[in-house]
Amino acid sequence: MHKIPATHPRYASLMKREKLVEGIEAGITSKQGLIAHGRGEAFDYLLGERTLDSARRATEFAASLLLAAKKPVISVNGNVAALAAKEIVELSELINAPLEVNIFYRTEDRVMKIKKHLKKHGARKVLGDKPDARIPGIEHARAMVDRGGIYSADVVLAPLEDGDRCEALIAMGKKVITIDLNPLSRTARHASVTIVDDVERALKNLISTVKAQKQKGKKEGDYNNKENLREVIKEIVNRLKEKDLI
Ligand code: PTJ
Repeated sequence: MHKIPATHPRYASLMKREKLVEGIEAGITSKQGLIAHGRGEAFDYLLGERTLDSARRATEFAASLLLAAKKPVISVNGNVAALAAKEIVELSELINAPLEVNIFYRTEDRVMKIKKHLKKHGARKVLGDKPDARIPGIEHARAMVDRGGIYSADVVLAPLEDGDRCEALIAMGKKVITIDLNPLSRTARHASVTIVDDVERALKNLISTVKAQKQKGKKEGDYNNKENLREVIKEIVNRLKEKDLI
């Protein structure tokens, strides 16, 4: 890993790049994952690289959905495994949801490497290496799922999801929670709940929110994803105005 001084003003962002490069070297992350991350970085810059109030509202609702779910499942790809393995495993334990490796640029070697990586971080149940069902209406590899996992889940947490699959999961009657820095992406617009934030920050917040809701009881209430995405854009614009940039 390249040594980044902790005093560097862009330390957190540069460390994420290092984690992804390590993910590639370990055969966990796809090369295309670097391009996807670059797009995410650009949006994170607009957010001010911090969690917006609208993301906190989405997180509250996502936590209540996960706690109320009969069969929650967490979908993991090569970017999530490289950036937030510890957090995704902790969340899976907390809500008793299996992890399922589900990747767009699928190779069996990469599936096994991601599975091993998650196990090394303490995961007990990792599905995805023996898919035995298909999501209807999808041609690519992300259609291949586990019948006892994503296929029969009622709530799927799928960070950095693919727009097509998000729509297809919703069409199957599932609730889809996604984490995506791009509030304009097809996934962001089709999901039941979109947390517009960096995956590591979002998962840390989701973990603490689930813990708090477990203690204090769930905070149900109204939530409208399209409305919340509007709030994201407003928060971005307001911040740029405050900085006298527009
Ligand atoms: O491991 P694989 O084969 O499943 O591939 C994973 C990627 C992410 C390469 C694949 O799913 C893909 O091509 O994704 P997309 O369609 O480019 O979508 C990725 C979305 O995630 C984009 O909208 C990015 O803005 C967003 N994103 C990128 N990095 C982050 C992020 N969102 C949250 N946190 C990030 N760190």
